[in-house]
Amino acid sequence: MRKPFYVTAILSGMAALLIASFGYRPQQLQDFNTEKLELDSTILDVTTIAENLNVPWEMTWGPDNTIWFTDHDGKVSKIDPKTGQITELLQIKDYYRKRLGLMSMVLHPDWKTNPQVFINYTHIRPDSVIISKLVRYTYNGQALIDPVLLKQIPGYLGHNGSRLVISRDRKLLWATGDLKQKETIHNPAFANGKVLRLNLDGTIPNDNPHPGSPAWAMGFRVPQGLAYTKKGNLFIAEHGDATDDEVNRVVKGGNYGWPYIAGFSDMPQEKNYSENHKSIFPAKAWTPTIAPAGMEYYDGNIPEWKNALLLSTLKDQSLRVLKLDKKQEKVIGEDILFRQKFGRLRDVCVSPSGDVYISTSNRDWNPPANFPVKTDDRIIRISKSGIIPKDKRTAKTKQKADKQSAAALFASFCESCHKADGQGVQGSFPSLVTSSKLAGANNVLIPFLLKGSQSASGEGMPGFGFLPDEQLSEIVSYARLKFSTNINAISASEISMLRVKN
Ligand SMILES: [Ca+2]
Ligand SMILES: [Ca+2]
Repeated sequence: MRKPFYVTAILSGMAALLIASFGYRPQQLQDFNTEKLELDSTILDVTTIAENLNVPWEMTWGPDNTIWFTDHDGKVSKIDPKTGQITELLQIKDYYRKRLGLMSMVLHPDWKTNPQVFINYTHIRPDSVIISKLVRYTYNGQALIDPVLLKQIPGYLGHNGSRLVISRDRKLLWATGDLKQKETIHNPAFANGKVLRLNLDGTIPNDNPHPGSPAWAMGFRVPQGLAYTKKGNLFIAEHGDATDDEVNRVVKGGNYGWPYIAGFSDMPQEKNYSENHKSIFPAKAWTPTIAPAGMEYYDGNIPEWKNALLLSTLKDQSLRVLKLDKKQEKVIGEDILFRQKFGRLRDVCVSPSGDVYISTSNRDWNPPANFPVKTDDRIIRISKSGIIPKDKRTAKTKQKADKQSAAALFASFCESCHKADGQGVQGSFPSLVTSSKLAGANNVLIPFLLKGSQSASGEGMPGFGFLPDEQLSEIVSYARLKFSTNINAISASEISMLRVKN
């Protein structure tokens, strides 16, 4: 039934007053910029609903039909997806952001009785030690108040992870990064490189696999995606090093291999490890890497995406649709969307009606070429708006993941750090233009490339020995020609010789 005019008028008047007193600047629906996208049988509307944000790290559907989201600088807000109106709920003051001022968040599923929010963020102590905090806040109808520190674990400049979810049996699952400390990943006394499982008050459940430890599963590198399927299977998405980003199904007590195994057990030292240690291999792995971030299970009204994991990627700048089998245990297909259209994508959120929201991450520490754009960062809605008539349907050409030219190899393996212009990122990734190594002797450069290096301060470089000689030859020759004062090519046979010697 339509409301009488005066009720509408009073309500809009009240809304205007509210807006005036709190300074909100609501975006009207008609201001939103919408594009159409066709899948095989479905027409989608792709609409930017928020602009000028600062790396929205976590988005989660709220009990009031708004999207609750965190940003890089310690803020928690909610956005009404119908109007674009944003309401700030909390500014955390003691967050620490060097590269990633990370902000994972999950809402209590029993909201009516427990209007609580769990937030994970990094903090730096006065003695310069970085820690990762798990803090619970309570919502009073307007803001998040009464912080309670549930747990704190060691943190680092990067490699912190993280993502939080709450299970059906009301446990908090927390994916943590390896902190670049490989020795402790498989030790249940340490919190790094794991999925931790806690009671919602921060205590350790009695039925965890290692008594007295929050460790639930181990052997992860940098997980930023964690999601339950409808059947209650838990999936995790993590960043590999030079190879093998992974999506895994997480089970109690599982060993997921890192740092002994990257992806599948296919190298001699990996086989040696997996023969002696019960190991779980990925549901899906990617080389070249794509840098997977937030992930959600989808079972909404877009038929092409039903029973799939939706995965946002940073380096590859895409949304991946990972189709699952009936049991929701295996990944049986993959579609790639929006490649390089919106830049880096940090998180995915699914509404109860089946709309999908993605957030960009172009104002973080590692923006790709051509980003950020003026309106970054953004939250973008993807919703079903129509059906293509049966006689007009065509199988859409999928975006191909694999490219082979020297430029494409460089883009796949080198560009996310050294950048398309070879200039790198100051303080993190060295410039190839001024690199004495790239310009220097082959018998120094090639062993370095094959084995990589560890760096105490910077990122170090992973070894690229897994690439065949021909591809290494193409990449190095290309990088020299493009960026270096030494433009001499290096042949595959020379690389093969240096491989044997080193
Ligand atoms: Ca693994
Ligand atoms: Ca492997």
